[in-house]
Amino acid sequence: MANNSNNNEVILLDFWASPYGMRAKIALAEKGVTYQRIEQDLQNKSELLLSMNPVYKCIPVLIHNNKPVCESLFVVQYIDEVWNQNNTFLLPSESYLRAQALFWADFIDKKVYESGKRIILNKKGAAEQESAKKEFLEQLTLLEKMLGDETYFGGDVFGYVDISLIPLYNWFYTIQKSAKFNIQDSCPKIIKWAERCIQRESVSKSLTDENKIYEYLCDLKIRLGIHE
Ligand code: GS8
Repeated sequence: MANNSNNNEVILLDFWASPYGMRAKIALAEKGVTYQRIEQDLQNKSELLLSMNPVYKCIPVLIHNNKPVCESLFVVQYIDEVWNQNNTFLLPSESYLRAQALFWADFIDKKVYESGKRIILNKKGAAEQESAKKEFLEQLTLLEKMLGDETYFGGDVFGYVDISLIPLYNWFYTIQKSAKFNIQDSCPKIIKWAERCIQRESVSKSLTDENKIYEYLCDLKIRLGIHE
């Protein structure tokens, strides 16, 4: 199972509730990489984190033989390229399909995650939250159309786009509770897709308790002074 054939110290700087960290954990699990996870206190950043990601100072950071790789989507891509011994890849090798997968992962990152954040960290009142909710559902609907009747975003194969989106599913409970709506009513196929993904061990062991995420958000809002 452990296959650090590319030699071999692998460390992940992580934070338990981070959907970005979850992307890295899923990719590492998919590839069967043995690694050390070091939990970070984001209120009091470690020297290690600051030295490994001096630009953004955020997790996740994958440290492979003392060399850092930052930004979750680049981390997943790096893992895919380095641990490739079975010739199974998360990203398609065909150029067009690869460009499409990168495009949709970028859309998920820049648009869907951001709408989710606007819903839960809403500072500007009900109208702002309503508009974030509308955008979020429109974006998920677009993804639902793209998914069609496939098992995963990569067709039969679980891959890069799935890994980009599935950690947000762990936050759906919190997102829905924050804005009092139900994602399944508008996007049942996304929920079905997510339920298929969490059947995979790589996903189920990388996600966390959704109730704890909600509690974390409540504490965070108090800290940020944006609680009701
Ligand atoms: C986002 C990582 C991020 O926001 C990526 O890796 O894809 N674009 C990056 N990390 C957060 C924790 S999750 O909310 C973080 O480390 N924040 C610390 C800070 O901003 O001070």
